[in-house]
Amino acid sequence: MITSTTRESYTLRFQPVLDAIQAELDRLLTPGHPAILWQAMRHGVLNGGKRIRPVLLITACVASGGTIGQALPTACALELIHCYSLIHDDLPSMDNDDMRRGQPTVHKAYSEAMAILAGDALAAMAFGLITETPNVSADRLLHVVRELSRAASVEGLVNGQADDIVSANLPPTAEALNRIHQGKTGALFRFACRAGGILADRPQDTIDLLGQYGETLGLVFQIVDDLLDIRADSTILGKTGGKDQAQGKITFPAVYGIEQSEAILAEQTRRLDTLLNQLDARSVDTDALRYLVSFVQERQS
Ligand code: GRG
Repeated sequence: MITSTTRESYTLRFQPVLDAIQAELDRLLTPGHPAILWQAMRHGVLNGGKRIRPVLLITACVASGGTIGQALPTACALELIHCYSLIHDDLPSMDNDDMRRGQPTVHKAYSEAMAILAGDALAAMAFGLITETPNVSADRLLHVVRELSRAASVEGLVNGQADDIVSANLPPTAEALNRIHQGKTGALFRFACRAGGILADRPQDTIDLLGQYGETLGLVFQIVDDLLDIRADSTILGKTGGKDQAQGKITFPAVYGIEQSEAILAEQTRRLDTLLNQLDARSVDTDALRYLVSFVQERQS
């Protein structure tokens, strides 16, 4: 059974993990020279955010019998990649947004050049960080690096973003919607869960099931995101609401309408339950993974 939750209870439940992520990100971004570059990087990373991807990665690793220490470097690497993608997504040549996480976007607070460079630096930094993981063999770390490289590039994030741009204002189709969401959201969620299993040294079938759970959770996350863009107040969202429609974006409501989008959301939530039952049967402790389903489904920002 999937239980109900809120942002407050998420923070409370994952407080030690959230604190460990924040402390590690803060340490990694200890200011250097030139100061403006480091300030821009810190602004883009330490300015709030739910940290759902690193929390998911650490949760998947611990649920699979690994430790927070084994998961933390890759979890922070994943958040660095996510933050770089948000900084670049907000640029005038992309989504052209002024607000992110309730604050001015990095190019607004600093400059467009510094926002581009901050994103570049964060993305490159991420891969080195994984190599500093304690108590995980080099071959498993190579596996994680290989999977992150794919998920963040042309088999995932960058692909999804490019597809989103070229598909804007074209007739919204289910195929384009799936491709874009799998790239922009699914790939990093899938990676988070697979990496948790790899770092905990789980067999391939469990890693694959964790990946399916992650990808499906990413889909649920994205349907909720598309619905929130229509419904939620910009102040609650922390970014400009209603932009998808204004920019002719391919979203779940644009393809299916609101009612059908909600039906797909319910169907995918049932699929998550089935996947979690299969993970239970492989001795994965799914309690926190189930909790994250409720959080993603019920979030308001
Ligand atoms: C620039 C390569 C490149 C990619 C950009 C992240 C992204 C791809 C676009 C942002 C727009 C969008 C709707 C992306 C889908 C993923 C998503 C909902 C991102 C926001 O993630 P949250 O809600 O953000 O986890 P926080 O602020 O909580 O970290």
